Amino acid sequence: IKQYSEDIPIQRIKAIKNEHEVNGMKEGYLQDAAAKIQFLHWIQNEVKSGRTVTELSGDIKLREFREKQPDFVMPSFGSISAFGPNGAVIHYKSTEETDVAITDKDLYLLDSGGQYKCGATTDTTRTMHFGTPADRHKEAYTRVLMGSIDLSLCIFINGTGGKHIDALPRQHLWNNGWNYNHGTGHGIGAMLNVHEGSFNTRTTVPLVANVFMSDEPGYYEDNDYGVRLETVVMVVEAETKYNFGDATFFTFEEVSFVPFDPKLIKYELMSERQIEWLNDYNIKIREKVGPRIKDVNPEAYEWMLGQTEQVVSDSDSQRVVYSGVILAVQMFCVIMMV
Ligand SMILES: [Mn+2]
Repeated sequence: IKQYSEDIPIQRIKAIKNEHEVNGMKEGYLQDAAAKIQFLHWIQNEVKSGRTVTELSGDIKLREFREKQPDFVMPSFGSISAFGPNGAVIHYKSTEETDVAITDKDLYLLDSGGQYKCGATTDTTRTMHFGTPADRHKEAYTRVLMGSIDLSLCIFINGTGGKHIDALPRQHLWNNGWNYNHGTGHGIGAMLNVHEGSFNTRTTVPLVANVFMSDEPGYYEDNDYGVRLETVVMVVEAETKYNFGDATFFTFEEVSFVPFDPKLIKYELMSERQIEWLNDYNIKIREKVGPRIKDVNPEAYEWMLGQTEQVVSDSDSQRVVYSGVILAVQMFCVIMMV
């Protein structure tokens, strides 16, 4: 069936979630995050231990973690489990012919989701490196992350459509003469279609509260690597200092809570505001998803804590990650001074 219009009235009504759908979506994304964090911890361990994991065998293991979640029903689409050059193929689907082993030498891109009977369709993408990433990997990753954050942070007046704000996630790539050949955001169903119409970054249909959209910029170098970071967000009313002409202002609230890879972030490229966003996001992951994995998988919980440490600026404005060790040494110095 060919759909001739991106925007159909009934589809628009469907895409604006009611209170029960909003709650179901949020719950499903937390279950999905719990599964994905355990999977990412698992795959990193497998690769570091020298055991063989491939794009396809990894995806089977991911499903096992999802099946342990109370409301999981089935995958919401065929996972894009892509290592190295395969990550540059935007709609890649691993097959027995293309399947490769995942190693610590290149980027691993995982775009996947599930259907959850609490009423959620999930779709989240993270890109990881299990060894020492090259500078080009880090620069691409950081610029994609900066764009994703800027979209999530943006405040817009009612009447604004996704297309009007699509430059925000692209600007840090454009500044480098880069781009990505896919949309930034698509609508998403509540235990329905993973791609839902009317609201997305290709149309000017005004975004309104309770619309769910993906925030998924990327960057791809053919035959080399791909980076995509996809966080599903929900449109919410923004709190602003003033209220010009009684207009309503909106912003986004994150719904996917899966850690970014700190190893791939060049903090020196990021603004204070972007770092603040990342710190807030990391706290939310710990608070919202932490309790769901702490007892069932303490090792994955510890790994998640390591991926979500707070980043601060030191006196030379070099961003450093506050590890427990640095904190302990500083506390010791403070105690000695007293
Ligand atoms: Mn998506």
